[in-house]
Amino acid sequence: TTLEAILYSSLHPKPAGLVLQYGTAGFRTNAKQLDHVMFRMGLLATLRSKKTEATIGVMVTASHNPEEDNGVKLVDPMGEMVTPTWEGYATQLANAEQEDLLAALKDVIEKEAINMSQEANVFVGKDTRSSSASLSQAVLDGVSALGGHSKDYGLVTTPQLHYMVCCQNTQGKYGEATVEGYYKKLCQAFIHPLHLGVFASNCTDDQKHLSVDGANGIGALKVREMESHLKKELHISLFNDGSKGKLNHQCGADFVKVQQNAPTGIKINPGERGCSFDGDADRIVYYYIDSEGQFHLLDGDKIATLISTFLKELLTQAALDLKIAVVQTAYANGSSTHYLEDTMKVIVRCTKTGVKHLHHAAQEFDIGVYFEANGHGTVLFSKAAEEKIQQLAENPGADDERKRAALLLQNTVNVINQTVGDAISDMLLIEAILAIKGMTIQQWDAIYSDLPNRQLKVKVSDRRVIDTTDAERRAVSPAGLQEAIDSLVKKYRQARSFVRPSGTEDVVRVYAEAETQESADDLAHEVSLAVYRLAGGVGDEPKPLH
Ligand code: G16
Repeated sequence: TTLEAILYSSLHPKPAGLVLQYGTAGFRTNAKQLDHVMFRMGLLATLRSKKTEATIGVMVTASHNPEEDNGVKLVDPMGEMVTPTWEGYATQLANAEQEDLLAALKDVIEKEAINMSQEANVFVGKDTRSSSASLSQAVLDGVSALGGHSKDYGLVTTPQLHYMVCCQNTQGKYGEATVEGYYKKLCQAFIHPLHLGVFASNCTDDQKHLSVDGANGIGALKVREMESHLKKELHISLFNDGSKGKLNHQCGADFVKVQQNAPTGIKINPGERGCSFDGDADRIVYYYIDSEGQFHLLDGDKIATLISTFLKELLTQAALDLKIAVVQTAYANGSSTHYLEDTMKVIVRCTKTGVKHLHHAAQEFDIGVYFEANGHGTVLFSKAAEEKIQQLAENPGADDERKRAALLLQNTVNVINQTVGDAISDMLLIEAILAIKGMTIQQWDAIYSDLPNRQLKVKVSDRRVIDTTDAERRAVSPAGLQEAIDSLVKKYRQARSFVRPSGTEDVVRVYAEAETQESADDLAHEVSLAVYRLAGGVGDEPKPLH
């Protein structure tokens, strides 16, 4: 069958000389360059399935990138991102010239001692990009070339595909491996607190209303599909549903977070809650506009704070001794880290960008809440934590307060997609927390105040010249860059800045925060200039923001 695979692959030839890297979340580039990559990821997923004797997932999406791009994310048996050694194999396979593909495949088979007679199963999903249909077909071709079985879920969000893989490999213990099963599980867990009578009495119809920006992508379709399961307990007004606008264009979670502005195409009254998904619905950010027209963003850091506060209160009420931690990245607003450590007294960890890193760090605790500032995150419960919660919830002798808390913890376990960050699941958890606490978005926003910040991008000829350390907070190359950043940071109060090469776009990202917006903007611009000068900037020099 290996030989067959190679023959078949002449249908999906690699352009000679093209080199791509498995980045922050898989391969990502212009869709025209990806046909051979998809076919080969079908081959690789089949090998991974044989190796793990489990179902593997392949998601065709470029998430927050522009419509013209596409990409692929590989999903491991428990629904997590594929393990780093296999990311390496993915890069080797994707870059092998046509005549070397057989040798590259054999290399993986040998190194991993794969039994080629083992059965293989691969789940495939895709986003709404116009290129996704043929690219997911290339993945399916790759699977069948190596004799694997595949199931094509068609249009699904990335976290839905992760969920399906986990359900399949846990023999249904995590849920049913269907989109319907997913809606049922999540929505029941969302509505259950209502039956317990714990939605706050001030939870009026106004409070039940939420505006959702679907980024003109898959998330919009799936919110529509889910709506009937919500039994009118959440009234969603859907904007940017893909019927007119372009995917991620002037809308979606990434646009809102980076521009610190509302998406186009949304209508929300002053004080009302809105939220934005990204192109594959694995990120979410919230916001509102106050009576003076001022925009207020509640990003991943605010979400992590809301969720961890809620869980900590429940643990106290339940008198359960479980260790809770929040995992962030260098992008986390300094105020959020201070608040979590100093006021809430929870453990905070910082990892490199990429949910795979946060997920890993969160697994070390009984309850690990992880969120990137961009809104990508979830909550992980250890097996032991889930068992303790369940025992208490089912203990007839427990007093009412403890039991109620345990039941709410149980609902949280069920509403959250523990496999990966999930905009739909996060949205339901956030909405439930606000309803239970009778909290407005303004009250949530007031938990702490963000330091003003700015994110910029710089184009350089080769972004790999930038190397970082200390969870990306310091640059070790090119020479002189970190020293330049350090001296710029010293000019401003409460300032912090770092740079890192993006793993999803061909740019260097610059982050700066400071006491005032003007300082944050100036610092971000000055650091961009340092990157431009020391790391081989291309095009025009970055211009000041003011
Ligand atoms: C992906 C990753 C995220 C990461 C983001 C930006 O998001 O899954 O963990 O924060 O890219 O990464 P970078 O700064 O390296 O470009 P998504 O939603 O685009 O898949």
